[in-house]
Amino acid sequence: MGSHYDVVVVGAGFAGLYAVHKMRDELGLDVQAFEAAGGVGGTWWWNRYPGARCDFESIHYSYSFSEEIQRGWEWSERFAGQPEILAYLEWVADKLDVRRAFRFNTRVTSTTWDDKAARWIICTDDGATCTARFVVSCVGGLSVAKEPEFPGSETFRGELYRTSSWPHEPVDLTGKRVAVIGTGSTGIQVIQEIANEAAELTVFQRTPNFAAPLGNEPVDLAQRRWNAEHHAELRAGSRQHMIGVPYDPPSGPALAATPDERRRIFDKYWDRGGFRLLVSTFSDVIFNQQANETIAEYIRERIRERVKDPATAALLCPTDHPYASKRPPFETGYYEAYNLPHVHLVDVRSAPIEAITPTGVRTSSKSYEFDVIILATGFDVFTRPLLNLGLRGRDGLKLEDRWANGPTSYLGVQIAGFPNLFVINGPKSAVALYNVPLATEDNVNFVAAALARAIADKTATFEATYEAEEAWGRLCEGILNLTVIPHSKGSWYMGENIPGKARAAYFFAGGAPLYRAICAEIVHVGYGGFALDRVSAPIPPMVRLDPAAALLLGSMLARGMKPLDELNLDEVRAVAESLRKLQLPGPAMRVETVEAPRARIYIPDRAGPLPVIVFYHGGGWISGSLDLADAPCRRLADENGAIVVSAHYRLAPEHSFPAATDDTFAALSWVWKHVSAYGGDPGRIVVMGESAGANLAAVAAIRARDAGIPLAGQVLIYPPIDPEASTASRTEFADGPFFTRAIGEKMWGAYLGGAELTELAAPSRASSLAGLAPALVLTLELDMSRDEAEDYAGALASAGVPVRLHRFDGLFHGVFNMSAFIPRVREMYASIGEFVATCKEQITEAA
Ligand code: N01
Repeated sequence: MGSHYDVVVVGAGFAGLYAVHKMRDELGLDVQAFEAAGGVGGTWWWNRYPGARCDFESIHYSYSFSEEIQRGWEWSERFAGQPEILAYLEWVADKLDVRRAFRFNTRVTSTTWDDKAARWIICTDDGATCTARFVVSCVGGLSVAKEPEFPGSETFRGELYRTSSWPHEPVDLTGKRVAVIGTGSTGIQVIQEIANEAAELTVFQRTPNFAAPLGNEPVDLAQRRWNAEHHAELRAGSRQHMIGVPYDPPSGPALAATPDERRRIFDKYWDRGGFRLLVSTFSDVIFNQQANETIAEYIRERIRERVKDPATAALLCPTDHPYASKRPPFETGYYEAYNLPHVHLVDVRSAPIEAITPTGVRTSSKSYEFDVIILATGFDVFTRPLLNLGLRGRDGLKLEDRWANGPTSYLGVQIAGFPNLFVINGPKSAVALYNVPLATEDNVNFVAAALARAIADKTATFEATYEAEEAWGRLCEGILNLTVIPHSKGSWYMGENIPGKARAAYFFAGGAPLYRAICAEIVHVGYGGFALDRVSAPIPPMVRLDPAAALLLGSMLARGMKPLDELNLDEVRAVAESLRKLQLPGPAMRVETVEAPRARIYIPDRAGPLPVIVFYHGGGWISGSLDLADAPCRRLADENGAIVVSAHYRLAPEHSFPAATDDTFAALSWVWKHVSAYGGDPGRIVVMGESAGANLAAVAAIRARDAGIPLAGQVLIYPPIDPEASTASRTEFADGPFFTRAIGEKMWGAYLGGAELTELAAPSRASSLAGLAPALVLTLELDMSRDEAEDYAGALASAGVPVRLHRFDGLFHGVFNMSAFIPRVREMYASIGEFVATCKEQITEAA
């Protein structure tokens, strides 16, 4: 059976080199690596076509794990070309002395799991076989060229090149009639590079692309020095950025800006080059089609300015897909190439290519003659490189069969049914929108830690569970569906560039900070979603997030949000007020203010007497304000046709218990007596609160019963009920998402101020809950106060109180104030609306 290794690594690109170093030199494992190419470099070994270069600046598009490597290499250009990147990877390979771990010119042909021995059997095209406890695939996502749909390549009598396997010897195009098929990132780089060299250049374009300037230039000495001095902060900034580069955050929504402001911002980042146009301009262009159209039209305008012939310019302007719904390409002089008299653009959307002929290219309308044809037709992305490893997992499961309906994976790192196989930057990883070397380092580090754990624990098998894979797939798809990406046609992003390939979410679009946070959480909870020796750990909360909630959390992380429990009182108050920016604006209406008790009264323009909602804002008794409650109260008033009284109460720690409960009950008593003067019906009062405000509402309901104030209902929106409750959700969501047990405890502590715990703070401690107003209790799946709130709902029901309990999956504590970003908050309002409409009848029935 050949030799046995701890780890077999496949591929010698960015991922493979680092993986070998990590597994061999840091973990001390016995590693054998294979590479089909004749040397190291991966993508940069194969893609030697003219003009090939990276489009993240080289100081970012390079390894960060070693200070010595970072300082030891100086880039000559902002965006290095392929020869320099290849030279860098060769230099790194020598520095790490990893070449000796590789067998080059050797392709893995089959990879079969042996369940009995708990190891992989790996066969290579040189006829050899070996076994390994773990396989780490570093084969890359864009490493297998797409087979063109048209026949005849082998009949062509001239020179035919594929960009992805370009010859090592120079190709001389001078004086030749050259065709380029394809106008993706590759085609654009080739076209602009060879336009001045070829005698005639004909570009066959099926779909025009939104190319923006790259902004390349030589790096001078001063810049090099600056880069060297600022490595650490640049890398720290990158790791916190959505796409892994320290670019400016966006200015806010494009739709909120004036046309002049938009133009100014677009110009600024157009000039600065690269991905900044996408990520540093406006926050909504990737999410909102209308916002996207503003940037799309901007790029079209710039194309029309640069291309002299209006008909050619029109052909070059994309109109059938949103900007960035396909991977954005970048250019240097691409559009000007079309102003050269010997460069021709052929639209093969209207007249498709039918064949390559012995003399050139035949479309449905015409034949063309060439000396050279260059195919830049793309890749069979993510899945094909793995399928080509001939993978068979448990019980002979073929990867082809497993992926018949599209790829599945957990984090892009493991595939259920394929134990001990780890994938770097696999399908559904974050790599497609994340600076590749950093994405790679993250994945390799994650895998190395998993291997170290498996080895330390003597774990024979380490694998993703099917359930975790499903949850991850749902999250990937849900996030992608919130973007404009599914509106592209024919993009490799969705697997649509290959005829017959499953349309699916091929990558995680939640951004690097969220991906990193999820990976960290998975490790923290003991590899949640993975099974070690078939014993699975529960899927962690962040993987179960509602996609919109996940995206919001990701953008908070990208903005450097600290855990709430690490904030001081002023900072907590500032965060609470900042939530207003996450709320949908409330409708305009008449608002009255009263001073004793302090309250705002929202009065919709309806004929009364109207039902009444007395609302208490959240904020953990230590933060929050009438301003925070303003938009929700307007919406509640409008949607329910109700008078809403938003009641102020004194905050802890300045005013600890019982100040808040006394204030809120005083407000309720006042409303009962005076609300008819505002058009409200005192017989239809619903007391309502969010978070700590819901705790106050629950207590107010008890005090109202005891004081003889009739209530029509109580709405408790994820209420904290008892600081001493010992529930599963308190443990499971102790670290969030967003709201943590530590901040909850701090808030309770500040509120109680050392006071004894009674029913006036913990309503579940009331001697009787009988006779309370009908209740609607809204809880959130991923909230530490979920179980105590649900237990309270149960206790109310047991006491004969009509109760509705509505749990919202995938949401975390605080979302009621995040309505602008989490569409499902709408469902909370709908639930409240139904309850408010019926609670009068319920109370009548109960009576
Ligand atoms: O491939 P693509 P790529 N008839 O799939 C056309 C990375 N990359 O190699 O759009 C006619 O984007 C196809 O047309 P259409 C980067 O992630 C990075 O250019 O399907 N045309 C399209 O124009 C990038 O996204 C850099 O209508 C046909 C082109 O071929 C990824 O690699 C540089 C056709 C394929 O475009 C892939 O880019 C280069 C047919 N039958 C690549 N079939 C950097 O700068 C296909 N096409 C870092």
